[in-house]
Amino acid sequence: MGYTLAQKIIKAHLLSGDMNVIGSEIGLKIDQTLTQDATGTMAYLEFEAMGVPRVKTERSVAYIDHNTLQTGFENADDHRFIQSIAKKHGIYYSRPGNGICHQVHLERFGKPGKTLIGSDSHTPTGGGIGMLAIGAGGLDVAVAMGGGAYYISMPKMVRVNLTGALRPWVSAKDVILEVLRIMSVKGGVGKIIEYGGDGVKSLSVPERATITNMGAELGATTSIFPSDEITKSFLKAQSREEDWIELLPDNDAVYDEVININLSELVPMAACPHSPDAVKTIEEIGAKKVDQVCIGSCTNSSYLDLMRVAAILKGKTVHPDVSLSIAPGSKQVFNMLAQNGALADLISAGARILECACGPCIGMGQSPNSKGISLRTFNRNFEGRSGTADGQIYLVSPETAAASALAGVFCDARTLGEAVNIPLPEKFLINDNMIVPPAPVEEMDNVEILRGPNIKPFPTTKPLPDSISATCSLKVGDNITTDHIMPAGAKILPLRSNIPAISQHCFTVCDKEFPNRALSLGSSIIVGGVNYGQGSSREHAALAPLYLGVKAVLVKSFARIHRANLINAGILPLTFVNDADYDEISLNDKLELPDVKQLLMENKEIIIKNLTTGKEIKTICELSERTKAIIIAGGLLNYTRENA
Ligand code: MIC
Ligand code: SF4
Repeated sequence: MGYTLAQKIIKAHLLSGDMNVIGSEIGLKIDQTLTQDATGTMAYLEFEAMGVPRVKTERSVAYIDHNTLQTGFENADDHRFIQSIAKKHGIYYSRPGNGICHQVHLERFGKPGKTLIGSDSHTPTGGGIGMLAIGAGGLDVAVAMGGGAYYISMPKMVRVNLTGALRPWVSAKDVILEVLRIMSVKGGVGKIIEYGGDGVKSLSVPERATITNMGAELGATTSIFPSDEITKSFLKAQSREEDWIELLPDNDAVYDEVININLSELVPMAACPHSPDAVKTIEEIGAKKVDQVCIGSCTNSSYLDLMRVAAILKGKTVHPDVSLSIAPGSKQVFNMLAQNGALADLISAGARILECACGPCIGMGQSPNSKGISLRTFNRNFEGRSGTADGQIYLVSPETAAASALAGVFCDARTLGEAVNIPLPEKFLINDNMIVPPAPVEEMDNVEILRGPNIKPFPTTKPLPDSISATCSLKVGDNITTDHIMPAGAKILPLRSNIPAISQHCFTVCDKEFPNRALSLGSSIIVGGVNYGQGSSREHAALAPLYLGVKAVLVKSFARIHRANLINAGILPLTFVNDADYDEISLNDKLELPDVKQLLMENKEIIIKNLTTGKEIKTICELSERTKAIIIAGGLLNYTRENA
């Protein structure tokens, strides 16, 4: 029996476990890591705490791209801290202004066949170039930088068979929106999505990267495209041809699930508020009025994307009722647009040009007006994420975004007439002057770490007690995102290095009283529904509850990265044996978990006694021997120290 693409990379990097047993824990050797600044300070504090002098990976890169709006000293201090840490410990540093981590990594560092983990959920962007690229919590990235394995549950393999070719004005974004429509935001949990079939040949690397990037919204472990001649020409254009290897699945590879998509049948689509899987065609939505259009983010800010936008806007003016902002994905893209004149076309049309960074995608500016309808080429449209609580965010392709910015209403770009054909450049503009290499080994001891006053230590954790007494401090429903648990945006993001301060915002989107209630209860449990913790990799969604005294989270099902972050923080991830028992716990109920440690060690069901109602609730905590030991030690940092 042959191997799938992902299985080939897994096999070549397997350090522990049995890759033939789906769902069992496997340990992988990690070749490359990336961090961004919003998760980076914590990741580097954790790396420091592990006491490893220099990273042991082939390449580790620290990007500054999220917290670039400097309305106080905090973000700039964090940038300096990360720069000094990077210099000392052997990490390349991508300066603010150089671009969004995933876009820059694809251009300058990604290599087919290698493993990459990143402290950002959209790390699977690297799958567009044939890497096994996975989003992880900061602590897992810190461990990998220190040479430790990265652990995942062996995923199922899904093959998405692409046939045909996209018709004019239909875009890579429409492909992933179609996959989201078919699979939903939880359809990818425990799976790797592999793209194959003849249709793959018609997609360039940046287009493939749009598709793998937004595979994060499926909840998938990662997504991957083969490394073929198209990959080779991209790497050649980046002057990195030597990084290319061919990587294809075996002809007799076996997949657990197959999805067929005929690219020629796709039409322009949008994900409607407030979920990336609420997909409709632009035609179905109709000529609805548009207030704002934002083009950019790690999903759709490549040279090809922005050249198409520039071609649509050239010689026209943005509709008077629409605010259009554009953020190129990298300095390379920005510079090329500047040199070939396309930037002038964007500016002339009335676009508000932003720096190459995440910006509006994470609520760092450009929040829409009240109830404003905003069309964005981004990947997430969770409620409130834009910074406007009642903002109505639609996720669309760059083509749909540009056409709608001109029309002032949703516009199917197919009405624009003859398609624009933008070929991949033969040579991208290469200038890595904003990537700072680390200090040579002999100088690293002289590098001083620059720590600002906003950087507070990692919260301390305690080993798991024999029994837990706690109160239900919050009860929430299905599909809770990490943006609910730990909101972002321009006001809260600067507190990422200060857990006590950021904790005051934990879950306030759902319940303003939660932080104070949890703190005053001292020991509490959160109850939730299915797909709890979907979305980002931010470990703050575990560290803030930890700081507030949350001992366990009891839900119907978890999203992958968030569950791993809870375990790393020493918080018990429990699931209901019977989902109907969700109704047996209410806010403020007094709960008891007698002999929890013993039951956990024996892999037995954990019974929660609801002292308020007298009911008993059966739960399970499925853990490997390793994750069990982490929970018992009170988190991954304690565990790593104990096992060092
Ligand atoms: C996101 O898109 O939600 C983020 C902001 O990039 C996060 C990381 C973070 O919260 O810092 C992610 O995707 O992991
Ligand atoms: Fe940045 Fe948005 Fe991409 Fe997250 S999804 S990395 S915030 S651009």
